[in-house]
Amino acid sequence: MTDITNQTQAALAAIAAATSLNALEAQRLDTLGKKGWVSLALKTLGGMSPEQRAAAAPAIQTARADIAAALDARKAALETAELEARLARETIDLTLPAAPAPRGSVHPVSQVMDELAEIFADLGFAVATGPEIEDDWHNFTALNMDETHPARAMHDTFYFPDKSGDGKDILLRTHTSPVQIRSMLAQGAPIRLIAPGRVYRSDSDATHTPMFHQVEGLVVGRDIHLGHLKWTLETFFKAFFEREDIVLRLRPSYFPFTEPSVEVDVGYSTEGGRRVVGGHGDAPGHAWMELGGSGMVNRRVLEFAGIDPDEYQGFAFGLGIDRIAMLKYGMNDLRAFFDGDPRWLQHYGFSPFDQPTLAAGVGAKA
Ligand code: FA5
Repeated sequence: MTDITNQTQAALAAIAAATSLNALEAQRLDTLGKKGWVSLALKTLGGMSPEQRAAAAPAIQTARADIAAALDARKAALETAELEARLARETIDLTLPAAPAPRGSVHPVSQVMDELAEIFADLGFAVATGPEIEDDWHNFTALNMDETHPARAMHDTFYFPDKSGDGKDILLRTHTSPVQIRSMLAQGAPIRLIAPGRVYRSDSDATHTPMFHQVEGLVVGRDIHLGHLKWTLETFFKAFFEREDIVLRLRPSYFPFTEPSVEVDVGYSTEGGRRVVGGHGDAPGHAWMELGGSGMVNRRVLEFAGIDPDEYQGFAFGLGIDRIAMLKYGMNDLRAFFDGDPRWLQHYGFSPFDQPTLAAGVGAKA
């Protein structure tokens, strides 16, 4: 009797002192578990005479009931305490930015487009846009490439199966040059604009992708000549690459929509497997890389666009944005630009807080 009372007191004290659900479970096993002393004591009742059983049973039953009640009460108290602690620990402040810190980054193409717009805005250029789904008149005909012109075949064009309502072929624009036509028709001369955007050609290797980006430049005025073109491109590239030793080579070329036409190459060297822009392409350890085409706007194009070629002249250029992004930021495979691999974006992407400004330098600091 006294034994059971003492044991019960000790068990109740241990239960009250249990500070975790695990410690409490250990107490339950010790007492009410299959091999716990209360269960074993209950078992002994079976072997007793009715009188002995009547004398011993109440104390054991009481011990079992008291211990069971104490276990339940302590369990409830511990669970409540744990819930409260968790609630206190897990408070969230909805005014804070989502955690972990925002991971999004600006794609190098978007970054370079912002940089282009910033530099050309400083030179007084507006930014124009045009549709990516074009008709063959704006993409070819008005750019002096008539139906039989070999240049139409030179561009590997994605055509749509249906024609437009007025019988024109519909295609994905192969260059940004149709924006020249649309802008001249809409606003006439004089004009000074850039038109960055996506273009499409059936083309794919490490330096060609079926979708890529160009920036078109167009300046039309009364006394515009090739010298203005060279100065503009040189000034742009010096600001863009943030160095003074940029050397451009204008190589005679042919585009139906410019006359004369010149291809623009920039001198670079290779340091540690990375192309670094700067220096004369013919200097030892240097080479030239083609960045785009340009020239004086062909008279025929001005006529198509409703501008009198005897009164106005203009220059135009078209640069591969992806190419200049690769040169500036050191990527060597163009296809990775469009894979959407988050590891590539984390490596080459830019902070959205890093806005290109001429004052702070247009180059991103990422
Ligand atoms: C043109 O697209 C002309 N419209 C450029 C132009 C504009 C000339 C105005 C004169 C006046 P071209 O096909 O060479 O030209 O392309 C221009 C630049 O786009 C190339 O120098 C290259 O940098 C880039 N480019 C061309 N094809 C691809 C491609 N598949 N992937 C990535 N970049 C390309």
